[in-house]
Amino acid sequence: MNINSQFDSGNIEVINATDPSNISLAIKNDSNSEFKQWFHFKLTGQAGQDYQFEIINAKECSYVDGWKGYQVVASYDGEHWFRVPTEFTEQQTLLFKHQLAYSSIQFAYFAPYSYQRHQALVQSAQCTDSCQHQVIGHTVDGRDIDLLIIGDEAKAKKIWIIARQHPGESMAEWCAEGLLERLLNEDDALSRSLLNEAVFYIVPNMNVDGSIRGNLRSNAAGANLNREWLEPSVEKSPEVYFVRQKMLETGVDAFIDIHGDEGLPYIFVAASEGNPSYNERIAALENDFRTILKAVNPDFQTEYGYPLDEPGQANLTVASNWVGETFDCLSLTLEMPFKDNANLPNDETGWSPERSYLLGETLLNPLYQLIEKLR
Ligand code: GEM
Ligand code: ZN
Repeated sequence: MNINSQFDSGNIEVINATDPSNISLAIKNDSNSEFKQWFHFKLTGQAGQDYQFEIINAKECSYVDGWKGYQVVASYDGEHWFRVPTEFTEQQTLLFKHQLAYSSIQFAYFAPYSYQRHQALVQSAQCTDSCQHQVIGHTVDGRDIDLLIIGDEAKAKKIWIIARQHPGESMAEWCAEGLLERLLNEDDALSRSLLNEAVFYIVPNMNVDGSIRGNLRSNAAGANLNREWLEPSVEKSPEVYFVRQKMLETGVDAFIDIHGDEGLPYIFVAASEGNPSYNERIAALENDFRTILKAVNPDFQTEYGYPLDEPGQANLTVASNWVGETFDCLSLTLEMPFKDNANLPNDETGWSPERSYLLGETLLNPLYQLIEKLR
């Protein structure tokens, strides 16, 4: 039996793997950080053999409630990911079992989105007439910060979309892929009409170092990028520093920051109600966005979400708050579940790359319907 995680987004520590029915594992901390919850590893064993895994430090992870009702994802081919029976035990360990159908299988917290797929997405996007690829800076580990500009920069409305500030929230890049590919689809009337009025600035992965390192929330320097937007630094949070600098150059008329949430089994947005400059115009745009998205995508709901910020109490180190306050624009954090949409569960896959992708496509609907009202 062999367990390995020395690959893109790998994270596991093998405590004891002598007995297939009692394999003890532990999740490693993010780089230079106390955060941990993301895991991804590969088992190579015997087809037909039953295996039982126990993540013994689940109770020390960043979002322990995230394990309640959570099911581990698995894949034999790296393409199709399914859920396996998982128990969060009384001892607060994570226990999951599986009988191997083939010799090797991958297990992860959510379906990984590889750096190779990220690079392929960027390269294929920039091969279209409407898309320009810019490298606007470099990460802590020296990787490119990839910006895709879709449309004519002379267009009136500037729409910014960023994803995966938190690298373990890989559903965010699946979602960004769906939005981007629909936007680039020259047969899609809504996309073509939208690009008559707006230019899109898309960063499909804000944290490529953390993605490759198998981090949940941190970049290579241990920074939580979604707490760096008030005073980012080139040394500690270059990913935010350079994207924010580009935003200040282009201006922003609408912003969506795409994330995943460990605890809530729902798809929702967090808005800017706590911003000092929050006003009725922004409040109306937020409500219209929610209403339109709910109508085009029943996976989205407005009953469950984060507690509202008190007036004037927003944390301006958070991307959507800082952008909303700085540009007086519609500015949202979109959240998808690591678990499933409790309103519309899929027992085989839970929340999945495919559902994230489709949600991304439908984000264009409210942006299209609101384009005249954004400013
Ligand atoms: C959350 S977003 C923080 C709360 N935002 C608002 N507007 N209430 C974070 O960074 O903690 C996003 C996430 O981690 O998924
Ligand atoms: Zn997040």
